[in-house]
Amino acid sequence: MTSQVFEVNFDGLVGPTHNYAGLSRGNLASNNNAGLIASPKQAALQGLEKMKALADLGLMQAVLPPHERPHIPTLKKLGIAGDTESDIIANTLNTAPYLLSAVSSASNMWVANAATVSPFPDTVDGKTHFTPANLSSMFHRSIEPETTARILKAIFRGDDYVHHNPLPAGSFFSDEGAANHTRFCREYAEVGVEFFVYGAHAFDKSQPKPTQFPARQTKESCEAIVRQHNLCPHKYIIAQQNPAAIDAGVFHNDVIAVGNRNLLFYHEQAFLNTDDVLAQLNSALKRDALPDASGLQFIEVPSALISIHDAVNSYLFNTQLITPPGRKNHTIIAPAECKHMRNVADYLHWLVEDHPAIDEVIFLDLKQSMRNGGGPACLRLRVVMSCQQIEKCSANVFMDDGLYETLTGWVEKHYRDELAPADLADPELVYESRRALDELTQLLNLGSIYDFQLLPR
Ligand code: SUG
Repeated sequence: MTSQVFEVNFDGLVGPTHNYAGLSRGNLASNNNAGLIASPKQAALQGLEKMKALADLGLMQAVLPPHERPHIPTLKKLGIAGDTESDIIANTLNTAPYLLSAVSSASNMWVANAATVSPFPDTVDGKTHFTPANLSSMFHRSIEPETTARILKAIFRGDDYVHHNPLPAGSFFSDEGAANHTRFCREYAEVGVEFFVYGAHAFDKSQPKPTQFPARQTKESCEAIVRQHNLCPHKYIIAQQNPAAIDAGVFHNDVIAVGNRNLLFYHEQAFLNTDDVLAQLNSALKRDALPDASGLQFIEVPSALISIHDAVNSYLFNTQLITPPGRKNHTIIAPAECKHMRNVADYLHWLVEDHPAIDEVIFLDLKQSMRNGGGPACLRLRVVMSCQQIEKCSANVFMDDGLYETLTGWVEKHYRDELAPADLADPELVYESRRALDELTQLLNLGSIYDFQLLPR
């Protein structure tokens, strides 16, 4: 008997230092909202509500813990000393104040950037492979991979999983994980086609590339992941993002395209050489399949209806496409911002009414995350797991009413209602955050994953 196989959405829980620091060049929301007062409590509760909503639809939903912030080990590595954490924060303020927001960012909530995951049906050895993203393009994110690796190892234990090191740091192998990676398949348990999208070539500088904003994923990093995950031959495609889209604020492919099972929903200007990309995807999906198997379905959104500018502002493509149990078609999980832009709302309405692949749109309020450029799809990392793998997992991370109650109570107890940029200088934040995270590792049964739990003080 084959065991049931699910695609589990692991959502990043927003950390206690969520704030608006304008750290990500090329991410328009991050830049436009810099300096606003954030609400870490609201942000975390909005994220938990999203997880609960998907679990209530009957989907397998899980949670990934936030990282420790402010990250004192990074400050120490950069030569900032002090007898206590308070001294280190004070010395940072005196000698390198620009570091404070970078080491305090709760950006690890956007777990679509945590890692690239190739699930067991797609790999030659039949194991699920993880490569934590090095996030080399942005300093505040480049400090994430070490903790990400520990968290993934704490949850995905045993012989079913292979954990690779992040690719070498630096611009040549800059890698932003699943935000630039999609998997197509007919059933989650069947071999899929893995679709990697990069922003620029690292070695061949004569190739097209964006001119205003950084390309955060290189072709060479995609190739390295394909090699180390040992993907089934002919079952992956590597394509280039349209450089003009990056320059218009599309800093990851998941801001302009999203896929699920055999459906790709994308903007007309998402890719370079679109026809070729679609043909390659289709033939890869059909290869080795039964002769009567259907290929990919495409929903292309024309610029005449929705410009790239509107796509970036609404996050229409940072939606999640899901298939709730018992349904054949897709439901779209969209940020409420899509409801507030007339052409986008009309388009979604048309999809539900007239497109056979789309049944329903559910709008969620994720404003706290959205203001930093993080929509529904940014907040989740997809991992295909069998029933046995879920049962064997010792971490208490799978969302149900009980865990939802526990985690909302934990947020209410530990999180601030407001956090302004100036509050990052408050040394109490370090201690508050550690107390919260220490308790969280117990609630989630994760063991020690944070530097403050592992390293000598
Ligand atoms: O890396 N924003 C994140 C948003 C990541 C969105 N992820 C996906 N598209 N998958 C980033 O640019 C802003 C932090 C600040 O400015 O305070 C930030 O890091």
